[in-house]
Amino acid sequence: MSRERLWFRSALLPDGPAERVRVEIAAGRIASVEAGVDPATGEACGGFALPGLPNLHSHAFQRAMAGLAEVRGPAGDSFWTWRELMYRFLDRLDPEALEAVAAQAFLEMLEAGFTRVGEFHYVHHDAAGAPYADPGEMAARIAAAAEAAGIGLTLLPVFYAHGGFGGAPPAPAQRRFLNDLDGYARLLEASRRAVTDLPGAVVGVAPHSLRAVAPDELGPVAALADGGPIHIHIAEQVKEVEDCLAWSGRRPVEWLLDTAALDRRWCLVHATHMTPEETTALARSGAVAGLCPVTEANLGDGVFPAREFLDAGGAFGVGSDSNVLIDAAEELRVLEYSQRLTRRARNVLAQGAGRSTGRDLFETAARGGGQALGAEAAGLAPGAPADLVSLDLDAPELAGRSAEAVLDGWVFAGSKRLVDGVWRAGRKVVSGGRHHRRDEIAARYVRTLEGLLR
Ligand code: NGQ
Ligand code: ZN
Repeated sequence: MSRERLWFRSALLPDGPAERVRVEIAAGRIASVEAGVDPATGEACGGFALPGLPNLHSHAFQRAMAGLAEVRGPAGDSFWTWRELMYRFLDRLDPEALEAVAAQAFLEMLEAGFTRVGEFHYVHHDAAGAPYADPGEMAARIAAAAEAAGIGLTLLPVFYAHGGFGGAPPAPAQRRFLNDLDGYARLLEASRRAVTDLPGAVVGVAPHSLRAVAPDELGPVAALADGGPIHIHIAEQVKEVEDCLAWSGRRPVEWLLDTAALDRRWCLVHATHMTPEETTALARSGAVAGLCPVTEANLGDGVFPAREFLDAGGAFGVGSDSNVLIDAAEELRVLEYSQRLTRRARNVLAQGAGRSTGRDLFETAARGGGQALGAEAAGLAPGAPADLVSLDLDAPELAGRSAEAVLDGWVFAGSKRLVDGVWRAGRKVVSGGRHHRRDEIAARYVRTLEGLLR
């Protein structure tokens, strides 16, 4: 078996940062890790190596409207007015366009330090709302995009049936998302077929939200997960909490905790608006909170009670959601900064005195994200998939830093500009910060956008 050897000036190992590290890769996995060794002559050398971060929540198609919803409307811009624009944007998105946009988004994720994406995929039907001949048509486009970019895929086909709490009828603009339970079972089967040739792919289920799924549908959808992850949007907006209270007398997270047997397979996306009791109960359930700090800031959602959630033992990961900006470091930075701004304090999410905030954020999000995406145990350790990122230690932002200070430099003073190399399942897909297929994928994306935005 051929082995590839990589040597890094420093690296984040499971026990912490280490100097002069050799990583051996064989058959897409890490075969061995040695610290405190010198490079052999001719050995490939890199800066600071760390595991790739999972991106636990993406709607890839929304990358195409990034920055296009930032002009003030006639009255009261909000999450809901943004959603109208997003729905209108969907009118022109055909399978070809979805594939082109998703490939670009996935490429940018890799260039930004993410090596696996949870694609929360809900545009299933054609622009008129009619099913495609193959119910897995759009899922196959997502799979093709993941394959072209070389990112790990956890595909989360979405069940969407209603337009509000308690089974309210859907709006015409939601026509492309809709299925009944039988249609959803067929979609799921087709989605599983669509990823069979994609190495390391995982398929989960995604009841969209308590707005789009009626109580008697939630159990059957979750039961189709077959051991895979279960993702749901929840409690992102105050109006959603109010509507849920009016409908059921309970808050969304409270309702879900009472109704579904939440456990480690679940990921509650956003969970922004929770009481202290909900926060503690969610943390104890073992479910992951799927935080999307950049999108939550962009959409004006609110601030997740992260310190309280961590104190109760909660697990979180991060996602790029609307993909208005794709940058792993930025997600972690905005998460910490939202806490600093509201609490008027510093280093809020570090786990104790003397701890690096950047490292604690990164390691917590890596663990939670991997759990939420049903991924194999990650980290720079033998047996783990070789999903690696290297940062450029010659960048001014990291100049003179010890290995201990690199993650804080990346998260607080850097950005995706510091990402130098990226390996996914042992295959190098980014060198010198550039994805190997950037020219081709970006050219197709630009052509597609010219059509979409005409
Ligand atoms: C989505 N996005 O599914 O793309 C949602 C908007 C909704 C976010 N929640 C639609 N950020 O929640 O109804
Ligand atoms: Zn979402």
